[in-house]
Amino acid sequence: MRTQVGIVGAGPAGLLLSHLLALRGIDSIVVEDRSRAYCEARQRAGVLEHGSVRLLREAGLAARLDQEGIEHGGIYLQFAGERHHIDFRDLTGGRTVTVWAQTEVVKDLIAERLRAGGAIEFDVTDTTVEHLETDRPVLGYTSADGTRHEVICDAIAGCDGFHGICREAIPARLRTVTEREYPYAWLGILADVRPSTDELIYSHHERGFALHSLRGPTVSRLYLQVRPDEPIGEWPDERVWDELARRFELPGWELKTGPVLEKGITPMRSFVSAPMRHGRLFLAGDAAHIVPPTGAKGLNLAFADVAVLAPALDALLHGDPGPAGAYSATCLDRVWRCTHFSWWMTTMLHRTPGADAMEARLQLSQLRYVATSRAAATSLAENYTGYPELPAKVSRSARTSPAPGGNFKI
Ligand code: RFL
Ligand code: PHB
Repeated sequence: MRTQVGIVGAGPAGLLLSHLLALRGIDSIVVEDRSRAYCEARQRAGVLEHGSVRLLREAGLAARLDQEGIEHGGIYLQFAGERHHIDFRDLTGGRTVTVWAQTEVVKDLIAERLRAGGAIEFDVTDTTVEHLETDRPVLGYTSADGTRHEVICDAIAGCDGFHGICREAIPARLRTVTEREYPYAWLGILADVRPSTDELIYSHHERGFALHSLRGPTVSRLYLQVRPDEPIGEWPDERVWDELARRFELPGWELKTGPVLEKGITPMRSFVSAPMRHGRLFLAGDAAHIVPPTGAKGLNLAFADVAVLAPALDALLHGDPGPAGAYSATCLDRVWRCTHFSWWMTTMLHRTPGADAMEARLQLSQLRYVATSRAAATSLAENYTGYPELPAKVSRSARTSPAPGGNFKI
């Protein structure tokens, strides 16, 4: 078998890459070791940066997002019994974020790829990537019916998340991993109840951090800081609601409760593996980097990587290796900005087990600075809504004719 780009992983990075390549007239195959239903139901991110929304619009993928996504012009920071609004629109000259669940992003991407005749193989096993240092790398996999396939490619994109196989295919001596684990985790619930707030609430509390997010007019998404080794069985629904109510407590405000639809615990880490390219293998998204979710950056970084990768592969396949050569350094600049912002939000808002009194006093001082100084608030707003601006520009390429279903080259 032969294709131009072999893509490992049908998460947001792999699916969006295959769509952006198709807009440029480039063939790809996506192989995924989970089922379509599993990929579409996996509860994860919820916040899209300004530039991610623009990218999806320009790529013709925003019909449902524009109908059902919820635009937010700010967030609340809560600490010391006070709730402060950080007004992104005012601070950044009109930039916003949009609450639109990753599940919906993935559903739309899969539907669009299949509608356009794109190849996605779900439920594969034994994925391999080989001959990466040649210009004919090979993607191997066994399809659900047990048949073994070897696909000869021009390039391979490792979009297979943190636990995938592609990062490990880069020789260890060529990789630098920079990593930090945090001594806490998030217990997240999805609840069938109208959100109790108009904007997300990030709450600093002596009992630990809490976040109130949402998924729609009648569905809330809430998170509690817990210990990383906390058995989920110790958190029956009533205990979760009680703890959330304490951490968001504010006179005159009430947390609405409802049936819990889903519950899970996520560890938190910062992780960057560099470089993001080895020969004809290009890593994108969680395969190369992980941030703690407090800055809402993981999905946006995955999009930013493939927004750089699609034109770089287009150039490479047409004889210009320049942008592909710059791919890793270009992406890592943004990755490190987001790694810093996510670490900053995380350490400002969470309680470190065993921390001394100094930690809480410093956090409270920093929070008050952000809440009262326009300069400090602007820095948070600029990073949260997305910095730097995504490079993605709608531009026509003279090389290829317009792809079916769209006039644009991204
Ligand atoms: P994914 O989504 O992990 O997709 C990788 C895919 O690769 C498949 N795979 C393989 N396929 C074939 N062969 C193999 N050997 C394979 N090994 C793995 C996997 O099954 C999977 O389908 O990575 P991708 O595409 O890079 O996307 C990254 C995002 O999913 C992630 O960064 C975000 O969800 C992080 N995140 C958030 N990001 C945001 O931008 N905003 C948020 O508000 C936000 N909140 C969150 C989050 C992540 C969370 N968790 C659960 C980690 C909240 C939480 C709680
Ligand atoms: C979410 O809605 O899942 C969400 C929102 C903001 C974050 C992390 C997760 O910082």
